Amino acid sequence: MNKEWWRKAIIYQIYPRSFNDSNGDGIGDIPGITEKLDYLKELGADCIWLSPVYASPNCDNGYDISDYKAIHPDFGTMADFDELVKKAGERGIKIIMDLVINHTSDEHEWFQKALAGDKKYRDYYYFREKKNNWGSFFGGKTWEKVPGEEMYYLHLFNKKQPDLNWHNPDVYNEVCDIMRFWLDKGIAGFRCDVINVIYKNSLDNGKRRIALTGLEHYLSTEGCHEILRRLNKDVLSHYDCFTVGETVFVNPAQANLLMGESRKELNMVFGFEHMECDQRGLKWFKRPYAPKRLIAALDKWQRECEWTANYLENHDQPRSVSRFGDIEDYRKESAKMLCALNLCLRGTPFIYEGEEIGMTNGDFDKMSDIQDVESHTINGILKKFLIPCGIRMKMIFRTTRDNARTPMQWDGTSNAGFTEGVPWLRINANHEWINVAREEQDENGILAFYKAMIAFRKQSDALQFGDYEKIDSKTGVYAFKRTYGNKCVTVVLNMNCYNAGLPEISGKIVMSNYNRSDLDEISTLNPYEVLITEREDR
Ligand code: TEU
Ligand code: CA
Repeated sequence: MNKEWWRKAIIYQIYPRSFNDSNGDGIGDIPGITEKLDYLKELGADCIWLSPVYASPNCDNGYDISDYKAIHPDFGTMADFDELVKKAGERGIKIIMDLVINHTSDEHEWFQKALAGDKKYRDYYYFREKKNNWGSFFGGKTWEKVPGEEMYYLHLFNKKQPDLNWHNPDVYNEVCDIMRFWLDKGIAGFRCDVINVIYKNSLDNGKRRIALTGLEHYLSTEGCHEILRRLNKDVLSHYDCFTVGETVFVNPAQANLLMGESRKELNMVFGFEHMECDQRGLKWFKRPYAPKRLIAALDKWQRECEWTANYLENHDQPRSVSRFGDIEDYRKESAKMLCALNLCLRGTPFIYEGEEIGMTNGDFDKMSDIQDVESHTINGILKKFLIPCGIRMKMIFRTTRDNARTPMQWDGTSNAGFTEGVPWLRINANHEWINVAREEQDENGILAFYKAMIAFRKQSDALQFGDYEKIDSKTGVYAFKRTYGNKCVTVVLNMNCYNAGLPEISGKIVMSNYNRSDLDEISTLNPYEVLITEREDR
């Protein structure tokens, strides 16, 4: 395995709408990110993943692009973007962009020409007289009628996100041109949105499923692999860049086919198995969280995948400390434990904005607080099933993607230092005590732990490139070794909210979230305790 820069990089995901507002309109923007580059440098970020900043009617907050080569005025200008890349580069921080090519916005020029009947552009999409029975990722149907015609078009997500027809070579060439446009601007790669659903083998009806009927006709198809290999050969291989694919419903073997070194497709993928450890079928139907299920999913990918893109949070998932930690009695300890987990596993770590200060889920209390198109769609469907309002709100508030999208909490002032205007989404009231300013004063805080953990990882070949081996331990205690040559780092994480036995380990303690220094003095692990030891074998 080579030691490419993206294997050892710490990647920080920014959801531009929620990060920092520089002009008081209540919406985060690119100059607001540039203002915070020193903060990211001090944290130890090597690369920023920028969620979409392109022109968009924002039906899905930018994941519905109407012009791939233009910056949305909400976020600033192209000059602001070039300034961000330049200023970040001066601090040794790279930028990767979000590549959303399964679908465009219905307001994209291509789709507008298609709607107007232009044959060339109709073939950029799937226009058909006959619908099939496929189900949408957001719930509901996948075919929208064309006004004034017995014609429909396919959309796996919202009707304002028509799917591109990747059988069409013109579509391929358009996307190559877009990728070169941004790579020539000096970006360092792409996060590829739902990349393993872009190539539909056919539009035949699918076998009935509780959700996503039709999946078998477009999931990780050979056509998709072929396109990824060509994009790599024709575009990506000509730049010092990397790609991480968001790949839904894949297991480690399928992941290796999408990003294995010999495959020359993607460099790594985001899997979802660990994100499904607290749900029954669909994410809206929860099952009680048990650490052993999260550990089992992570351990499997560590053992079976060539390389992983490690994450516990992103702009689609509820906050990890609310989900896998304890925000009442052990928010600090559990946030630090989750930090160690994410930064000690083998693979490239991704940190989501606010995770480094232990931000929690939102404190929404009415549906009008929610902005996310997916949550409103699901609310409509649950209403049709006559689910009582109280239960519906409970289901949505704990799982909504808006939990990850509440504005970044920079300080304890009225709008959390995020904006001088009216925030586009409700700021969590707990920003008064959960915020960057307070964390920067707390040498024993979560932010300080992140900085120490990142600094330790950057000087440890074992954590950056070492092999992974799980160690037997009590239920809910995740223990593993990372070995590189004669260097061995042992990681013990009590993911339980109660004390647990310490597994057989040795070495000098290098990281602890309970200020431990001598292994011999420890017999029991405290709730959410982290113990990391280092040893050099002769
Ligand atoms: O998400 C794809 C995707 O699979 C999500 O819809 C996911 O299933 C769900 O939200 C997680 O519970 C990507 C982007 O990350 C998401 O923000 C977009 O809405 C979606 O694609 C469409 O572009
Ligand atoms: Ca703004």
